[in-house]
Amino acid sequence: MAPFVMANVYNHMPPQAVCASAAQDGRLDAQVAVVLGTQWGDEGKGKLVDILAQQYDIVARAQGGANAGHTIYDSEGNKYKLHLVPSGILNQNAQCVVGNGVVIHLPSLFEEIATLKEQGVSTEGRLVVSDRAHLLFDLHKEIDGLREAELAGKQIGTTKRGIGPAYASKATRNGIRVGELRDLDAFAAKLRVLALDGQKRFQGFEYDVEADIVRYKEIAKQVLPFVGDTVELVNDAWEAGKRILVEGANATMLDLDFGTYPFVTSSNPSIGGVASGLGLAPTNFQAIIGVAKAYTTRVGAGPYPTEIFGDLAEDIRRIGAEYGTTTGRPRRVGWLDIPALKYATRINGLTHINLTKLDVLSELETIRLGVGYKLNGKAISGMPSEIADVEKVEVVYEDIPGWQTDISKVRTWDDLPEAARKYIARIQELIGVKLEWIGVGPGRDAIVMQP
Ligand code: 2SA
Ligand code: GDP
Ligand code: MG
Repeated sequence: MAPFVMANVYNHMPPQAVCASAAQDGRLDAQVAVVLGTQWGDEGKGKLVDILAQQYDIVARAQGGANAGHTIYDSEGNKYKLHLVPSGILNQNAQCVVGNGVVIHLPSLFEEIATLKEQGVSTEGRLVVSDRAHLLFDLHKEIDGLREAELAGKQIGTTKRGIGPAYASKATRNGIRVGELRDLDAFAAKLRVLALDGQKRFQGFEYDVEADIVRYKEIAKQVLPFVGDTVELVNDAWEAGKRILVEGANATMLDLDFGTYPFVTSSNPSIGGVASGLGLAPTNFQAIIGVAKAYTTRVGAGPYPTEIFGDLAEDIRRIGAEYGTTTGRPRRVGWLDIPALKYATRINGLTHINLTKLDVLSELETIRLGVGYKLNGKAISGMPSEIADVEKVEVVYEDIPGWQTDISKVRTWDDLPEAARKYIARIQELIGVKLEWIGVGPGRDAIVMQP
């Protein structure tokens, strides 16, 4: 038997056959591309999806729910906030799919559709919701709040959008799927059972099930015209040669399996969640693009090794406008965490990286890069599985000189200050994946491609 050799996966660039490189005009040579968050969310996935959506026929969501929040600016600078509707909606030619792995609060979806309409964006005939996706009811939001209250002092800091309880119903197998709205009597009976379950378990559970049953009669009429078998849809589209872009929500460090459990969300925002949440085979994924902020942010509780406190944190939060898109909560901020990014690179098999918000660091004299972890005085590789250990790790930093000049108007690689290019090069050297796109501002055009 051949000896087992531990390959250092970080010291090679991904094979070109797999890594469909982006051309300098930004065109991605991949029929299926997946965009994933590599940190704790809010890396700027929505902006990249909006940009790439111009080249794709279908833009699909595969996991999460209305906990996700993507802020996007169009070419005229108009601002849009998306939660359940895929960020491809601003491209008039793209069909948007909400896949089976998403948990859907239909009243929120309709509110979002109405807001988009007010902003001149029509979803008519362009949005398809999976009949296999699970419904998220007000009762799940209620339970989310009650569970957080029970954890007094040790709260997860959820978005209170009912995400955990909705996935819990799915796993318990008493959840209700969108397609079940086709038979309203059976639907009503199941919702009563679900409500009773909540009532038995939680003191102070307030949910008017009969009122919701009446409400969902109307909702069913509204939604069923755009409900369908999205597994068929995406696979037929793939076979017909159509281009499919998958929009990840949340991020690897919030992944139910790989994140800092229990301070995580309740889905798999990493690559596995794309396959199970859409029904498109992973052998078809040709580009897996990780989005990473040039620093890090985290909303909610949980260990955060490179966290920055005090005035510097305030400054970065202010300059980067680091407040939750869904809840408005101030985001915690930290330095770029290379061990976490390596971990996300490995788990997801990233082929490209989009480094975002580099402009936010422009005023700093020195930028710190967390390049390694030590646990109990010893260097470790990988990410500890226990949060007690993640809390304890000592971060090894490298200090990199800042560029101290505004880069928000820079559009070409050569115009980036040398110090900024050095920062990018160092990250790339440590991660082993090309930082293809560099974000230098929130606008659609505020992006630099690395040659
Ligand atoms: P949940 O609601 O059960 O998914 O919360 C569990 C943890 O996951 C975090 N989480 C997020 N972190 C960053 N961004 C998210 N989306 C919004 C945004 C957040 C907001 O785009 O800004 O507006 O506050 C998101 N969604 C979930 C959450 O903070 C918990 O740590
Ligand atoms: P997502 O959840 O990953 O889609 O990210 P969010 O939309 O929640 O948060 C990212 C925020 O950063 C949004 O307000 C974007 O408009 C903004 N943004 C994205 N890329 C850049 C960038 O390169 N520079 C700056 N300054 N802002 C950016
Ligand atoms: Mg967000």
